[in-house]
Amino acid sequence: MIDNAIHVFFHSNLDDPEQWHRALTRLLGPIHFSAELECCAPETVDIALLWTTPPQGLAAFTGLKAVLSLGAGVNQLDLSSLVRGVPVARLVNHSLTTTMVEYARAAVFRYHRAFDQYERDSRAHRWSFQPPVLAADRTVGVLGLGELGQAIAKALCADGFNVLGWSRSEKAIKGVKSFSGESGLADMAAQIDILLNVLPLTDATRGLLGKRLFERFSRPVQLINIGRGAHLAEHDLLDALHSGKISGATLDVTAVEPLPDVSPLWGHPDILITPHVAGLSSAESAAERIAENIRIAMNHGALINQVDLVKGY
Ligand code: NDP
Ligand code: OXD
Repeated sequence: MIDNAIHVFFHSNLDDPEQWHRALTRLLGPIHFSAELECCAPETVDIALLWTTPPQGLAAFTGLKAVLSLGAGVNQLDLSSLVRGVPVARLVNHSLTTTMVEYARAAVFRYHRAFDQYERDSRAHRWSFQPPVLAADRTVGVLGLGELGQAIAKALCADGFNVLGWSRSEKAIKGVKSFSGESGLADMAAQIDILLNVLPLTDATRGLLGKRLFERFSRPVQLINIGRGAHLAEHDLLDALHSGKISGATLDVTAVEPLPDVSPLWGHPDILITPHVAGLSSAESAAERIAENIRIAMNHGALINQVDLVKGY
């Protein structure tokens, strides 16, 4: 134990504690770093660095100065036992944003240039010409215009698509038509060819990708979900694929991850599953932002990307 050193408690089933310990030590100097609750006195922990909450909860961490999420979302954290007043921040960094934008563009272009159709045709030995459509004649709707949604909307705009976006508050983003509220969502839904979801998961957004929204589509839409699995009502998607309201879906996130072997989403000819890989950040790429927030928390400042716990994002 290093006297007076910052004490970081780490909990994640996805990230390597050793890599994080090394990266943070490089940036902050010697720190006390615990990845197992049994080997530390929780009341001495300053910072909880978490992908998910440890099974014991957070009540015993009485000296916490901040909870720092290892993800851009915080819905995977159970904060019900967190001592009142402790600030929570999510993680956004260059590597995460860049990879999210890459994934979004790849998924949109796959539909835009009919690669999904050619994949099916190739398997069936079918030579079938799909007349290309100009990007300007393809309308993409982006749900969520925050850090990631804005970067994605701007990139798709630069690619030449007609881009619409929906968020809680209206936005002024050059080239992107902004919508908000229930009626804004219905208006936007009636105009799109491709719908990309990058909302945070909150009580207000859970199940938003469902029958009610799909009914608003005026033509078959291709759906890309890189937000959270629980945004999507999976049965409604299967019904919409069956009825033709939706003509293809790319799902990076599912309600249960990994997606259970018995799920009807697997193997569906019009669904592409990727294993929650749209946005990637590593200890190497993200430690600098986390170290910055640790320094701020130790000085009781306002964290970067601090979460509004009432809004839930
Ligand atoms: P932000 O908090 O920066 O942005 C959230 C956006 O959603 C804002 O534009 C906000 O509106 C809008 N929003 C929130 N609630 C509502 C609502 N009820 N109605 C309409 N709009 C709403 O989040 P990020 O862009 O950084 O991240 C978004 C999500 O992406 C994360 O929460 C996470 O779930 C997901 N993600 C997925 C990854 C993956 O690998 N698949 C990787 C990283 C993130 P307003 O601007 O008005 O507040
Ligand atoms: C995140 C994620 O929230 O990986 O960062 O989904």
